[in-house]
Amino acid sequence: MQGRKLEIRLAAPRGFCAGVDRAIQIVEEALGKWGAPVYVRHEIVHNQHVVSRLEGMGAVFVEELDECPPDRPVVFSAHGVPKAVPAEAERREMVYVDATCPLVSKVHVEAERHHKAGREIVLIGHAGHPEVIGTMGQLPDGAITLIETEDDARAFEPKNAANVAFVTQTTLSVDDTADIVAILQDRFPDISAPHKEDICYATTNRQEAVKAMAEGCDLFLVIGAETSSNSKRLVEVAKRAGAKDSRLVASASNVDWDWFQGVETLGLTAGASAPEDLVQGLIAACRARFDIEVVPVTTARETVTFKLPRVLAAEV
Ligand code: 0CH
Ligand code: SF4
Repeated sequence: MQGRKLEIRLAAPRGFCAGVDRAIQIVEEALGKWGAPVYVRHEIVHNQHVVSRLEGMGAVFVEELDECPPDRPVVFSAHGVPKAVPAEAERREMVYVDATCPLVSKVHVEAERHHKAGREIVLIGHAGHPEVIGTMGQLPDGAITLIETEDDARAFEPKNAANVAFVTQTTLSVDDTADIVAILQDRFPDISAPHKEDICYATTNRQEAVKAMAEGCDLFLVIGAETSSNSKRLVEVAKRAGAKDSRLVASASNVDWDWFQGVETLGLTAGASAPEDLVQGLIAACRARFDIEVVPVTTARETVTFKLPRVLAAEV
């Protein structure tokens, strides 16, 4: 359509990461293997469009294991679960498939390793988020202290300052986390750190792409859910990196077109749990209103893939 010009800078990488791809595939394969209904504990990933599509195929989403009948399979979401959850599934003799992203499981293993070595553990993350609940639930109560802010890092008083370790949520702001880690390292020079960042490759890459393109954007839209930690971080990153305005939208139908007044350059990306068809839907909605030019901004190429759990291949 001819009309007002709009440049759309389109971030790459954006959208689904390898852990999300795997988690969704696990639910699909479980439905193929065992038929409907397959229960899923918590949204498999934080996206209503993904959840609705899987519901249409026969998945039933619940928050707790006791909402599942013992004779149907249950899948645990990509965010991870406390150890008590698989233990309870085993006690009830349920068939379960763990869709926890392998990069979240890696953090669980790290925390356990520190605990075995007698270290006091700090988890940098957001209170109440399912990944934080899952990671803290790998160890007995009190073994892990949650730190959310720089002030928390300044206030943290370990029993033994020479024997502290930290781990992080995988979907945090890279820059905010670096500031918190700097405070911890300054206070506890011997603190054990992850071998390589706990913030995952997908979170890092999506934030890097946004940083590379935000300057000069009049508006930056991030497609994702209010419950999606990694998506919300992208909105913050865009604003800090120079976008005049940045917003989270679930899909094109949630856009308020008044936001576009005076907008000549739009930044566009999607959180790790947001399907690509929502991005394309937003571009199509822009095309219907403006004379658009889509300019890809590619800062990394991703080749990570994860294998499915063996239980989906074996005869059960
Ligand atoms: O970003 P969060 O952790 O809220 O989760 P999501 O939006 O479902 O994205 C997938 C990441 C899952 C675990 O790292
Ligand atoms: Fe895994 Fe990172 Fe994706 Fe989370 S955002 S599912 S940790 S790859």
